[in-house]
Amino acid sequence: MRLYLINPSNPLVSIANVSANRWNRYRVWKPLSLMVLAALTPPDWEITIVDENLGLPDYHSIPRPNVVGITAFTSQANRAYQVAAHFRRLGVPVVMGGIHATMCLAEVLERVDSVVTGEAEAVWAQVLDDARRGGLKRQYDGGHSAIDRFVPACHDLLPGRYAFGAIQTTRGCPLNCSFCSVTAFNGAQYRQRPVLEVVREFRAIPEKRVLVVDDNLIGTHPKHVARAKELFRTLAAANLHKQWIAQATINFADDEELLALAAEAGCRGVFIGFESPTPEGLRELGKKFNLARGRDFPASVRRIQRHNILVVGSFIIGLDIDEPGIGERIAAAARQYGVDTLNTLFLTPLPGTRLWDEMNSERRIALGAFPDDWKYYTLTFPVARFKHFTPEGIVQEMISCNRRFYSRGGILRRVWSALRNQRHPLLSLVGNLSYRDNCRLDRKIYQMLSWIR
Ligand code: B12
Ligand code: SF4
Repeated sequence: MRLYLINPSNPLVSIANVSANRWNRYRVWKPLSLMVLAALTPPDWEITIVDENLGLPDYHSIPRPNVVGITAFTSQANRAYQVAAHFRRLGVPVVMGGIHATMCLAEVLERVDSVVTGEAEAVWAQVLDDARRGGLKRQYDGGHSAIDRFVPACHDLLPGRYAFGAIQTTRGCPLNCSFCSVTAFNGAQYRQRPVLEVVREFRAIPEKRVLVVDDNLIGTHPKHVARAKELFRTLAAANLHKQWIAQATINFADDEELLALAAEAGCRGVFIGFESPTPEGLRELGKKFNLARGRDFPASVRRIQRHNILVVGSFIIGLDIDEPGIGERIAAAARQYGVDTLNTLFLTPLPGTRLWDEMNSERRIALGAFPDDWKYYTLTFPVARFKHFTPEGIVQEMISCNRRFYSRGGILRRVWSALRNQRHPLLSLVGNLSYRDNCRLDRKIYQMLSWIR
């Protein structure tokens, strides 16, 4: 039995096609969902993982599969439907799962044979069994998997053209920020895989560099942080010589021992959501965690960097409280905080989030011709109606934010500071140039502004 697992591309996302641009190798990330599905697949299936980000295969000339499984974030949904339509025309049953299928079940059900909502661990073997017997159900619900159902991903099924491997050590987030899908999708309970299991999987990753995809690697509660410390200690003792980057909340900076252990275990960079330069903005987004009394962001960033860990700061532009000048203001805050790279994203109502419910009920979804318009839901396009900005206005704010932060002088200053402090200057240079290149590509696409209705 032949199974294709497909990660559809989105041509509007600058991470398409590794051979087109030398920086793209650092922008394509392994589709971990499909690597986990492969691990959950019984051994008598012959599995091929197709990541369209590495280049589009000629689906007409490859051997006909018995089943196709497609994953998709919302921004990949319409390409997913094109791929599904191709295989369905051939009479091959198509199963779709992942975040978009879960949040937009009715839409997806119209376009594929079967939908898996939630996490796959509890249902995937059953899906394949039903498909084998010709009895696929229209829908399966995997819900939130118990921790003992997690399996190590298959790390050897994709070609070696990725700069980073990938691993997941926890799922879920209790914080439920208004713009984020994680609590709605993975639940509020923070589930942590056993440390030894994670270290064993880390060892099996062929790449030297690894993306830890957890939404918050260290968690929010002292017992989560204690587990993170145990993980870092065990990783360091295992001496795997891996370098990894991860996402965490700002409390990462609050514990010197945690930082030292993370660095010792191979942590080279951390992605932190600062989201807004003002407390009003943080309140609007429900990012209460960043509002802790006495929080000093520049000092927190410096503490992390002192352990030779680079900080990527993420902000959201276009909040209801944002006014003209917000682009410059975000760039100034990012410089003041001292982050190594800045990632600014448009406020985007993603299906299933509180923000979606709010904006939808206020008729503020501007790009709403679905499924076609899903391709713009990359957070790098203004898809909503903003309170104080026209589409052109908010785009200008984004451009001035990035121009200010990624000016030649700005990049040189940051790379020089990384060099002086022996904080991975090469990684800092690659990160800055790669973000700058992304911004340039986005600007090209903004020129097609006529698509904003
Ligand atoms: C890693 C990651 C990335 C990587 C993606 C790497 C890759 N190729 O997959 C990168 C950095 C490239 C990325 C980019 C983006 N991301 Co992202 N990303 C994540 C993150 C943190 C983890 C995803 C992951 O690997 N999880 C581990 C795997 C094992 O879990 P999983 O994907 O959920 O898969 C399980 C189930 O969903 C299910 N399943 C999944 N697919 C399928 C398919 C079938 C057939 C079946 C049966 C089951 C199934 O089974 C799996 C096992 O249980 C999530 C947050 C999250 N917790 O999901 C955000 C997340 C998915 N990203 C998000 C967003 C918005 C984006 C971007 C649009 C914007 C951005 N700048 O972040 C871009 C889109 C790029 C594009 N291609 O269009 C949103 C998506 C919301 C939505 N409705 O689409 C999320 C949920 C974060 C959030 N804050 O809301 N992202
Ligand atoms: S943005 Fe981060 S902290 Fe907020 S709900 Fe999402 S994962 Fe949790």
